[in-house]
Amino acid sequence: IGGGQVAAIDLGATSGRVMVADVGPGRLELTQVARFTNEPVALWNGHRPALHWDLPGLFAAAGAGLAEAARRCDRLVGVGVDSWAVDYGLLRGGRLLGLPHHYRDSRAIDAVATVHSRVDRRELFSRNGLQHLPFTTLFQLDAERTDGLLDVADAALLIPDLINYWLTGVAVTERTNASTTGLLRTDGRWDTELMTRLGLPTGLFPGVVDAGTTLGPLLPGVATSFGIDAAPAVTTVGSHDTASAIAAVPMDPGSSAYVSCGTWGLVGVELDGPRLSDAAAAANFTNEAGVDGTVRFLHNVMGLWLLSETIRQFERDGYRADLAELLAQATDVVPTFDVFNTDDPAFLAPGDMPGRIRGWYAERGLAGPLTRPEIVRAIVESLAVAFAATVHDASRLSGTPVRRIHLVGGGSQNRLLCQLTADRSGLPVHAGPAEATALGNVAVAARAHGLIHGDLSAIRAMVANTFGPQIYLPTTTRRASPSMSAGRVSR
Ligand code: LRH
Repeated sequence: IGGGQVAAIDLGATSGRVMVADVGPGRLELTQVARFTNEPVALWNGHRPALHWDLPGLFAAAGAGLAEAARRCDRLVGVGVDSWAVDYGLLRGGRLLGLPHHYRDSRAIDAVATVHSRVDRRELFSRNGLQHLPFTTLFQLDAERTDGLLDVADAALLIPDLINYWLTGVAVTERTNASTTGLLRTDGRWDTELMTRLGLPTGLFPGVVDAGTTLGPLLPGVATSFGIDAAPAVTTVGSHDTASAIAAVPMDPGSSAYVSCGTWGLVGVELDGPRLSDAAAAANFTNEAGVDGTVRFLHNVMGLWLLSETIRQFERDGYRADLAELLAQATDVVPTFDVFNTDDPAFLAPGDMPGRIRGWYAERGLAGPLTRPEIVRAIVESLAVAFAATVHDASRLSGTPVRRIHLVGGGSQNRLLCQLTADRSGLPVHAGPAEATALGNVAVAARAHGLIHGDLSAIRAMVANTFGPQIYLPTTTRRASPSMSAGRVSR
């Protein structure tokens, strides 16, 4: 009674899934109904193979998943979409102008210098509050400008907004993801002055709406093409996956830090307002918009990308890599090598990751990991050191007395990573839920449909009641030393 179901379309950089939540007073049960791989495609562009997302493929797989969700539910009232941030599709007259680029594509490399020659890094930070990442939307758009694409495009839609548009015909920009474009001021409005100074059209992105805005039902033709009879309404959620994940971290924001660990490790604290100090700029911290007007004050740590890209290379080398086995072997390694700087931009692009890691040590005349288990250990240990140092930075820069780290996302299932993060930070690590992003997505949609009520603390209490954490206590005092955090070069 009073219950119903909502679906989440959650697109990650390596896989997408459709989840269903059965929600009623005090009840939230999450079931996965579809999972599909997200395989970027390299397409020759006249100069080089450029890396794109297969958005039509993802849309079709998400639609099939939604149809499966509709079949399994007796009262599917809503659906929300989230994905990785910053990327977008360009459109003209509603039609997509080519496949969206992958943020790991190299096309925006020159754009960074061009943009900074017009508006320097410090001024950008004071306007948009963002850390410097070389693939932030505004750099990508500068590359489109140079290539002449902006002479043709009349709109840009971020990935979840593009899916919402294809589902409903309604074009909006959801706020949490809008905040990752670099073009939104910290007061939440589009920075048209910045767009003009950068030579970008001012009306490219549609108006900003908050998470929890119902856009309308699936277009009848779309519902029919997927085989859905009773079309659910599409509602904006924290469409930036990290915003959805943070909304579902079962934490007390006044005394906790979080690590949302998937492809990236997003490490920080939740605040009421942005921190725009010189110290925050120097530490390359970001102020991204969270659900319900919160601020995600965090830094991007390279994350499990280092591990997944390493395993891809092991497989290319003909070795049948089993992650669980490799992690077990890595746990037994007694490291004879120091950690490496996971923030090094050299690790951003796809390709031979073990080679680049060995190269990082070799360039510095350091003894590095040699065997496969040693490389895995070096990655996990280096990530743990980066997580710990970033938690301490977040605490110092924001004045939050951090007493506990909540580690959510796929990385929460990596026991070695959780334990080393506890060891290196000297703080207890509460691991889970692994599906924080989907939970944050469905919670905001369920609230918009009146299935649950309350603020973020009510949502978090519900998550805490449903998903008990795995707790890792620090076993050693190997805290991240100041020299290690100072050594992170990209700051
Ligand atoms: C994580 C994430 C992160 C962004 C990056 C592009 O999936 O959304 O928050 O910085 O991808």
